[in-house]
Amino acid sequence: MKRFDLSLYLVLDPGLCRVRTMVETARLAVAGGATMVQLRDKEAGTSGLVATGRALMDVLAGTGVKLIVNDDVEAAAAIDAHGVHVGQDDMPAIEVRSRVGPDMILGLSAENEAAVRAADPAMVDYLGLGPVFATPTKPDHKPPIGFDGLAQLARLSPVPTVAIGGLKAEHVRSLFSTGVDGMAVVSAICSHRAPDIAARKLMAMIESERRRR
Ligand code: TZP
Ligand code: MG
Repeated sequence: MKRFDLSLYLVLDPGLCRVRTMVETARLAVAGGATMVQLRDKEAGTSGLVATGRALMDVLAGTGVKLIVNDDVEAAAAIDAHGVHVGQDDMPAIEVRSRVGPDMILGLSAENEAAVRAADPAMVDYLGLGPVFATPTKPDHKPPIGFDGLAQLARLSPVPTVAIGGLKAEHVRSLFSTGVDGMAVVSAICSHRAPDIAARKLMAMIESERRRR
């Protein structure tokens, strides 16, 4: 049984980690309670991803927090990361699974009902659902699905789900009422002056929302 916690999923973007490095951002966010980290760097190339990914694995050692690498299966394997995340336009999940073996966590982005229904729980460990809102962080994002769309997709999903896209602290309550298992953020943590404080606040809200239910 793979163990991972989607509750507060930090997606690292080098364009938004300007004040400090991605590695330092992750260290602070995990100190504040982030439960999962994704390395998402479209410019780095495999060798750049491997260098950053290895430093991230060092920072996460002993924390129980999993490192997921976006898109690059080869880099994920070289880093010995805990998982890999792909989109609908990337390598198909079945092929990713055959390359990484049974033990790596495999996340897949799904933006609509057809994509959620097509997800095979024998291949995919979690779905990233969104974008919930429009966001400048990913200029080429698909149309926003809102909380209603999110609730519908979460209900249909055969695997745990994490929501993404324009999510901030003020959305925690509505977000967790949709039935998702976690909240993924880029700017809410990467662009915050203090990633540890940002993560701590988000995590406290998530936990309090869970206690209320
Ligand atoms: N996929 C869908 S929206 C998005 C990704 C990677 C970016 C989310 O960034 P932010 O800053 O949390 O809105
Ligand atoms: Mg991708």
